[in-house]
Amino acid sequence: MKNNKLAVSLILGSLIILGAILFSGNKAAPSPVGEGGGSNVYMENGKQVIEISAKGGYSPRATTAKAGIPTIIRMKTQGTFDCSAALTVPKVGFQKFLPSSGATDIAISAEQAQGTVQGICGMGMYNFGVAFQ
Ligand SMILES: [Cu+2]
Repeated sequence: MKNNKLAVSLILGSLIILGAILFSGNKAAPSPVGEGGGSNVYMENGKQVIEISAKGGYSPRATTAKAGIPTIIRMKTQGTFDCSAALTVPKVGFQKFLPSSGATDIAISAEQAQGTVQGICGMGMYNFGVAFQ
């Protein structure tokens, strides 16, 4: 049953997150990637870089970026053990398990940097979108 599977993964996910919070003690939480305002978009060596963090979903969920230039979607993980690590970006044929901590670059060509590029987790419950304008 799909709902049972979902419930189990939600419970497991919550436990893991709770465990991570308890285990990390009073260490400062990593600062979240800025929501909106394009603060997660910058240029690096002539390429547009879009940073999206994956942990219990994707943040920011919506990003606006410049169309028609070579772009990298840089997925950041930090103690990510939920299914947001199982990422698919259909438009560019990307499908990978992100490392539990690290950065994974997804290359988007200038031609692909048009319209909306969406990423979706393995179970289809989390997603993010980059609108190229
Ligand atoms: Cu999922």
